Amino acid sequence: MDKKLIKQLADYVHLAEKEKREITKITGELYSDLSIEEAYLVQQELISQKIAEGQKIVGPKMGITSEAKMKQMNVDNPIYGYVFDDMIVNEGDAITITDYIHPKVEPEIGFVLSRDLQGPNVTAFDVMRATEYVFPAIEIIDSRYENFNFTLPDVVADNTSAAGAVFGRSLKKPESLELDVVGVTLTINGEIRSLGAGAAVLGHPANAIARLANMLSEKGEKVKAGQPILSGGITSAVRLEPGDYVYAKYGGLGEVSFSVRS
Ligand code: OOG
Ligand code: MG
Repeated sequence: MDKKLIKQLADYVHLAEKEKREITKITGELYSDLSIEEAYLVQQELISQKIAEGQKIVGPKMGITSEAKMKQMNVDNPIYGYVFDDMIVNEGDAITITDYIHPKVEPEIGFVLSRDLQGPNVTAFDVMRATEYVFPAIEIIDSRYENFNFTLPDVVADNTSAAGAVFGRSLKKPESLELDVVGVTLTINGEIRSLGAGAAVLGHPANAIARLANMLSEKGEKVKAGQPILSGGITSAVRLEPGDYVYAKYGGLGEVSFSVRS
């Protein structure tokens, strides 16, 4: 895959994100042979473009780490992308629906490490030892593809649908909780729309962070201390509508909320 094609595909998804416009998936017409490895090259180019435009990486995110997400999106392997500073929504704030294409929300457990984790062979045990805090989060995803219709390479190239993140303020020491049996409910306008437990994420959310460290090590990269990291949606994602009040409540890990204006 030559540099020109990588740039062309990164431009394609980047422009759609900027213009808040749906596009046909890359594998649909532009380049049907896109492999996962090539998709990460496109993602890398997209991320370089964002950094060149002044955006800053907040932290990495894992995606497709639960069966609920695999089933909903019809893809079957964990992937990673990056949350940027302009995507952060403060707890309690309101987002404007027209800043997005067709946003959805999903509850996730966040991690902050006190030291870097360098793969390969990082385990959940290593992650627990290196974790300074865990925190409640809601990810806002907004695939640039029509109807969230994509293959795994498509969604990797699109920075794993990253569009927003709300981090709750209740930081907890990981040893104070049993993260696999931490339950979560996602309530919108007083109605529970999805629910699950930490174990939905690869058996234990620390497994998702270990997987991230091991995937990054293939590129000579590591998971860095101090960055908030999203471990992946626990439940299927729920579409947002103007006027929504979104509230995620976790057993022992606090809560996080925001609202949606038209
Ligand atoms: C892809 C993003 C997946 C997660 O937590 O599973 C993701 C999508 O569903 O559009 O962030
Ligand atoms: Mg997610």
